[in-house]
Amino acid sequence: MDSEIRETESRRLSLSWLRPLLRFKLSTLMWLTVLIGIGLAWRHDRQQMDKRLARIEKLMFPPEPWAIQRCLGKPDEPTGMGSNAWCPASPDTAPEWLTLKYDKRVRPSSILIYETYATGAVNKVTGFDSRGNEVVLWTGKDPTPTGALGTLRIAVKKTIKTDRIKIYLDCPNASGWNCIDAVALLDRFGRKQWAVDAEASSVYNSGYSGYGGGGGLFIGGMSGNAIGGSGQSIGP
Ligand SMILES: [Ca+2]
Repeated sequence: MDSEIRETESRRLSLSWLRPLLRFKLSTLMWLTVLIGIGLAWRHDRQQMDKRLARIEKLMFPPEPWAIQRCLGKPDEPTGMGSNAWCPASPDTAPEWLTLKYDKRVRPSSILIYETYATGAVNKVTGFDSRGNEVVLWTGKDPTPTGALGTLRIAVKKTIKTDRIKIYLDCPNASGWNCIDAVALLDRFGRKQWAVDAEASSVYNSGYSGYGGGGGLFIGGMSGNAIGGSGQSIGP
């Protein structure tokens, strides 16, 4: 009997060192959970605050008509003839391009390009992978009927993950001012994102006319080739 008690006591003593360790681990886990919770709440509040500030800033300091900022967010140019769209520096002088940045990196299923003023100029759309490689997602003739308003839907077949796309416009072969109101990036589940930042080859009435590749006009912090996908017009 005595030997059993001694053995139990000995076992208890041999495991006693684990108790503070377990207490330490549990308390550490609890504090880590609290800290992560505070971090996530702070991040959420910060994002909400940034959105509110952006809305206030937009109301107080609206961008110039046809500025690059006009192609960010959801479409807001219902007539196709107004200035709530990005417009290049000239109607038919040279090819133009527009690069758009999104919050989330996704595998795109399709891209919606809301064209205004003079439709039908898009001839290529590319995406940039995580290493900055430019991959052709679609190339061809823009099927959007000629007019002041139309939406080009690009079905993306190429599998890449991207948060930045580039739209090429063959302006000399699409008469008139080829403007873009907004561009949606849809993921594999059909979830839609709107551009949060953009860069363009030139801007109407701004003095910028950096045609072709190379440096364009920035509004934010933005600084391989396989042809695929299909483009179709889905109407105004
Ligand atoms: Ca717009």
